Amino acid sequence: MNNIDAIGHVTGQSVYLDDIPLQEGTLHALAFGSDIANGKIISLDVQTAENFSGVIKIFTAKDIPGENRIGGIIDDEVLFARDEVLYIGQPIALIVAKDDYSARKARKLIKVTYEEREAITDPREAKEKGLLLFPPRTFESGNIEDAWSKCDHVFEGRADTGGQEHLYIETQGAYVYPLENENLKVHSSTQGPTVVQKTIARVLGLPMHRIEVSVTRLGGAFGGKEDQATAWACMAALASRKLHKPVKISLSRPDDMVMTGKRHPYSSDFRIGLTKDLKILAFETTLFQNGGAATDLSPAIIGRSLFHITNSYHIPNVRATAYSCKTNLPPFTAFRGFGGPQAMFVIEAAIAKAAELLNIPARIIQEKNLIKENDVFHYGQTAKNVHAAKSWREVLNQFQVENNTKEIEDFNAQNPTVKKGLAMMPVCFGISFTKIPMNQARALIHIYQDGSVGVSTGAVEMGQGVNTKLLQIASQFFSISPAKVKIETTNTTRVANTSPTAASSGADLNGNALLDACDKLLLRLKKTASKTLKTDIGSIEIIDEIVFVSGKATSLKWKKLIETAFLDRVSLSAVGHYATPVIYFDKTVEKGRPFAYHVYGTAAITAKLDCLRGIYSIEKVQIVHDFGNSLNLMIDLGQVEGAVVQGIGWMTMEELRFSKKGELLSNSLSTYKVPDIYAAPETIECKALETEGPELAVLRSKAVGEPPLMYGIGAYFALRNAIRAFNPEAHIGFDAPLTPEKVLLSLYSVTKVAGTM
Ligand code: LUZ
Ligand code: MOS
Repeated sequence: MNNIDAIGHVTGQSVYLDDIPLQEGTLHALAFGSDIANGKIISLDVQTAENFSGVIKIFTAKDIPGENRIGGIIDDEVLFARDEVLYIGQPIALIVAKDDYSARKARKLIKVTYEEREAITDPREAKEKGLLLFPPRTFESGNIEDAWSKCDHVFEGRADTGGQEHLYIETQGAYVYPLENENLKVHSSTQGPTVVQKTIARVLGLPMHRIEVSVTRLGGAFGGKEDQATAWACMAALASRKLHKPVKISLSRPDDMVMTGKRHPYSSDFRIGLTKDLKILAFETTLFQNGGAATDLSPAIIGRSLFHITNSYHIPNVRATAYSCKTNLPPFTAFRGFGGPQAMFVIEAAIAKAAELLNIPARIIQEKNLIKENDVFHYGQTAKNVHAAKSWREVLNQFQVENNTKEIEDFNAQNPTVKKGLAMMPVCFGISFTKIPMNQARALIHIYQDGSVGVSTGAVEMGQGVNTKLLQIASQFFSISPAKVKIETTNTTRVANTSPTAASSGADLNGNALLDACDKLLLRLKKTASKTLKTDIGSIEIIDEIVFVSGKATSLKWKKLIETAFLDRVSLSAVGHYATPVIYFDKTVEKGRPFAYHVYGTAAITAKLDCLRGIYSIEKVQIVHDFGNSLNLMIDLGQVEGAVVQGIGWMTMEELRFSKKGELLSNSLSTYKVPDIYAAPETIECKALETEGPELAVLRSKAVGEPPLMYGIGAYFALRNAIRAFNPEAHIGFDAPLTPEKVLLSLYSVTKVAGTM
C-alpha cells in the first residue's frame, strides 16, 4: 500500500494551509514581538502604526474579551504581553492589515519603551537564582547511597545538549473566518485541534461549540505544533471575531524561528558506578532543563526525560532529579522524542566516559547492561517482550560489526589524517502519553448507500502517513478495497475532544478507536446478512467484499449488503472510542506502569573524519528496529530514515545559539545548519526485527514516529571515537552538537587534567 498522499504531494495538489482559497476581504495578521528579553513595558504606542495605510486595526492584550491566557498545563502564559516581556519575540500586539506588506511596514512603527532587566539564558544560573517553572521531580529506585560503596569504579561528569529548531517546511499559521450566528471556523496548522478550539474559546470567552477547528494536513510539525500552533490561531480568531472578517496569519520563516519554542537544551551532571565486571550498579543524575520563559509542555517533557534516563539498560540503583529552569528565551516545547533524547544522551555520555577512562570500547559496557525480560524499570514497570539484546545481536550479525571494527582499526592505522569511528546506539522508548487521560481517541464512520466509506478520527496527518494506516485499518477490517475508503479531514465537529497527534501514538490511539467503530458496524452488517441469508450470525464472514457463510462464498456482495441494510433501516454510521487499558502512574511515589509497551532497536553508526579540516561524514547507519507486525513497512522505514537524519542533525550540526541578551543568533537557514542531502548518511540500512508485536499496538504494528530519532545520538559517539583515534588525549566535552568547529578544536587539544572533561 503506497502512501495515499504520494501523488498529491508530488503533483502539488495536496492542500496545506496556504492552499486554502481566501475569501473576499480576507485580512492579514502579523505579530509584533518584544525586542528585549526581560523587562517591564512602560509604554506602548501603536497609533502611528495603526494610521499607516492599509492597516485596519492593531490588537493588544486589552482587546481580549475572554482571558489572556494560553498555557495548557500551568497557567503562566499570556497571548499578548501586557505589563512585562520575558523573551525576545514575545507577542505584544497583532497588526491586521489589508495585505501582508502593509502589516510588515506598520510593524516597524510600533513604539515600546521598556524598563529592561537582566536576561537569564543559562538554566544552571536560573536554578541558582531559584527561577524554576515548577517544582523539581525525582525518580529513584534501589538504594543509591548504599550502592556507591559496592562499585569498583565511579565516574562523574557533565553532559549538555543544545536545542533544536523544528524547521517544519510549513511555518505556523491559521486562517479564521466568521460563520453565521457569531460562530468561527478555524483552519489551523496544528497537531492538536482540540487544544486550539479550547484555547480560542477561553481567549474569546465563548463556549467551545462555537469554534470549529479543521485540519487537512500539516507540512511537518515534529512536536512544534503540539502546543505552539495555538497562539497564532488565537490571534487570528481574536481579529476575525472583532472585525467580523476572515483573517489569515502565516509566519515568515524568520518570525517563526525567533518567536516559537524549540527542543529544550539540557545541561546535566552525572555519576556512574560499575562493578569490576562492568555491571552498572548505580547511576545518579541531575538534569537542568532550559524551559524558557513559560511552562508550555515542560512538565510532561521533564517526565519523559526521567522515564528514559536509563535508555535500554537495566540499572538497579538510580536517582534522577530534574529541574525545569525559567530563562528569558522562548518557551521550549515538544520535539520528536519529547525529553527522551536529552536523557539518553546523558546515560550514553556516562557510559562513554567510563569506557574511555577504563580504556575499553563503550559497547562492552552497553551490551553487558541491556535490559532483559522481567527486569523492572526504575519507574516500576516490568519489562515485557524486550528486544534490546536481540536487536543488538542482530545488528552485530547482520551488519558484521566485528569485521567493520577491524576494518576501521586497519584504516585508522594506515591513514594518519583520516580517521573513522564506530558507535553502537541502543534505544528503548515507552509508548503512551505520560499523562494518562491523554491516552484516548475517537472515530466516526459513515458507510454511504453505495458501499463507500468515510472515516473521521482525531488523527492529524503531518507527513507521517497516519491517514494511510487508518485507511488500511478500515479496509482490512471490513475486507473491502482501499479505494472504497476515504479518510476525511480532522474536524472538531466530527470528532471532538481529541488528544494531539503526538507521542508516536496517533495510529495506535486513533486506529484502535476506528477498530471499535468498525466492530460495531460489522456486527450490524452481519445481522443484516444473517437475516437475508437466513443463517446464524456466527457463520457470516466478509472476505474481499463477498459475504461468506461457513466459509462458502454467497452471491451477496458488500454493495448489496449495504443497500439491504439501509432499506432495512439499519444505522450505517458509528462512533468508536479507545482508551489504552492497564496503564497507570502514581506520581506520589513516581511508580507505575505508564507505557502500553516499549519500542526497541539498535543502530551501529560509522563516522569518517578528515583530521586536517575537521570535516566529517556519517558513512553508515545500520539499524535493526522492532516494528512489531508493521502495517506499512514503507511508511515505517521512511519514519526511521527521517528520524535518524533529524537526530544526527541535532547531534552534529544544528547549533541553536542565543546571545547573552537572549537574542536568537541562529535565526535563519544561513546561520542554522540543518542536514541536507549531502550531510545525510551515505547509507542508512534498516532491517526489521521479526517480532509478533504487542497486543496494545494497533493490529500489533508498533508506534514508530519518535524512537528512531535517538539512533542519531550514536553519531555523536562515533565522531568522538574518530577524534580519539587521531588524538587519544583529545579534550572533548560531552557537549552536543559536535559541530565541525568543535571537532577541529578538539582534534588538537589535550586533556587538561586526566579524568576531567
Ligand atoms: N506529548 C505529550 C508527547 O503531551 N505527552 C507525551 O508523553 C509525549 N510523548 C512524546 C511526544 N509527545
Ligand atoms: Mo510530539 S514531540 O508532539 O510527539
